[in-house]
Amino acid sequence: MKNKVMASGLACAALTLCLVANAEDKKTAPSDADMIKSAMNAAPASVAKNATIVTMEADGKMRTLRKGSNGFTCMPDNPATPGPDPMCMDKNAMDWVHAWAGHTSPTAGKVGFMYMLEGGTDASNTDPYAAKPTAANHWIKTGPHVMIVGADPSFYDGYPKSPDPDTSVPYVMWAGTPYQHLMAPVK
Ligand SMILES: [Cu+2]
Repeated sequence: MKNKVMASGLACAALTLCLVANAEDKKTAPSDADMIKSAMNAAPASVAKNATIVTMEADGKMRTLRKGSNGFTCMPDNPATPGPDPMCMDKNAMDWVHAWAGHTSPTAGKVGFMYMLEGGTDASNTDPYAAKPTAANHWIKTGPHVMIVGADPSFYDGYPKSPDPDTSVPYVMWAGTPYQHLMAPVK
């Protein structure tokens, strides 16, 4: 997987938003049905079945693959990261993701919730925009987990904020940035 990641040259960050895609990735792009299946794996079946499914296009725009009705939005695995990392989020978390992708400030007090039941891999626990690891900063692997985003800083102060966290217990990712959030394992 590492070769593929290096070769792709994608600018993808932790939350599966790929803003650039190259020809090679387009060739191997999964079908809409594959992406819907992948996205639904992020949440319990009872939540996923009524969720809206979207994918991020090469130009950074969202494309809706399926309209839902329960207020949750799911996104498929980001092929640029090692391992599956689909996610399902509520409306507030979706707004938070848009703020992160657009480098704007998340709305204060708008707390959001996300499922990542297939786990995830993030390039850095300190840099919200790291596209790949560096010598001093390896991939952060986390098993099945849920995330709390957009909470007051005092909430995050109650959890570990190590740059190299123990991902088997709840920890803060991107501590001290506007995009700090709680990663809480569920298995
Ligand atoms: Cu996560």
